[in-house]
Amino acid sequence: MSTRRILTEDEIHTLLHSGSTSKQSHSPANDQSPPKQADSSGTITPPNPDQMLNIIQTELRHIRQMVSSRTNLATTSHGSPLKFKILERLTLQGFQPLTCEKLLSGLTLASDENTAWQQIIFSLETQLPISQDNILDHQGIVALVGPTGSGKTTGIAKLATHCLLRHSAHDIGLITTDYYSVGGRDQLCTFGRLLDIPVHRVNNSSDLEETLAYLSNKRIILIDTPGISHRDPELSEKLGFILQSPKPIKTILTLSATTHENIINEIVDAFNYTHLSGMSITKIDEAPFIGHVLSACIDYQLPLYSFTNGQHVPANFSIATLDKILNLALQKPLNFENTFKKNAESVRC
Ligand SMILES: Nc1nc2c(ncn2[C@@H]2O[C@H](COP(=O)(O)OP(=O)(O)OP(=O)(O)O)[C@@H](O)[C@H]2O)c(=O)[nH]1
Ligand SMILES: [Mg+2]
Repeated sequence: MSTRRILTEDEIHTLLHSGSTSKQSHSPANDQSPPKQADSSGTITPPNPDQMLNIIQTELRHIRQMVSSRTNLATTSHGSPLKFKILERLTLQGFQPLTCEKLLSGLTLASDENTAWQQIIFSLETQLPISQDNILDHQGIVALVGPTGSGKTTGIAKLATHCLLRHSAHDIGLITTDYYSVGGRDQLCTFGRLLDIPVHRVNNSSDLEETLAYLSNKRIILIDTPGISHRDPELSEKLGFILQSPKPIKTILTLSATTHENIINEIVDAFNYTHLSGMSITKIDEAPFIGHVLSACIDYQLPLYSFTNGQHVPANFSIATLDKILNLALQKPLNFENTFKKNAESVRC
């Protein structure tokens, strides 16, 4: 479990003038060199044009963030102890420099910290996009995409169970496209059996087209996708069926709140290949803060659909509302221990 201590004023000065947090050690997560893939003979193949574009976009974003935090944020906060305090609180909640800058820019003259903090909450309320489309009432096709182990299959099971509380089993279609892991398919099929909803296994674009035609009388069709590393050179190939589908598919990025802040933008850039409609945050119960994932929602203007805070199906699932998510975002470090203990006691699947 990682925890964050409160930064001192000097450290905040350093942060403002270095343009980043102190996590700049060279690690695989920070390594921005183009991904390479070795074939069975061990030969390294260079990245394809799609990947190169992703890498360039990510680099540009990082440069933008760096320049931004070195100039604008420093200028905005310079000489104002109150702004330092606010920046300190936002940083403690995981909010990223670019987002802090946006939020601080909404700060007008305030005499005390409480008034200033209320202004920041107001800025968050206006800048954080929350989906107006309740996914449980959505009519159409929804796919959860995201990195390996981010909670897609469990998320589909949670969604299906909550849909079942509003509609009948006949209204819901379930599809698994996870043809890479045997366990992944079986996992959804088990949930399907429990819910009495057949799970259709799809291997390629033409399978998907046929299955979607077969399920055309369903109100909502939920598609589970394979877990793919955001650095997988074949990501676009593996998720290509989404863009090739004859019917529109709403893709929601399933992102764990435990994801390292340095790679979130890279993940969003990679999965944006599927034209993301929004985001669902998972594993909030395991993370010390969620400001870093909310920063991505703000920076990419990706509406938040839902969040999960435990393994229990269907209990640990919520449709995102501003109140709920801000409460979690701003209270997280205080409530983390209790939430974790409570979830550890609940039934696991
Ligand atoms: N603590 C916690 N665990 C979760 C949450 N959501 C899912 N998990 C667990 O995370 C693990 C992975 O979840 P899956 O739903 O299999 O993730 P996935 O994205 O489908 O994984 P792949 O298909 O392998 O990419 C499982 O043990 C889940 O029970 C959550 O909100 N909190
Ligand atoms: Mg899965």
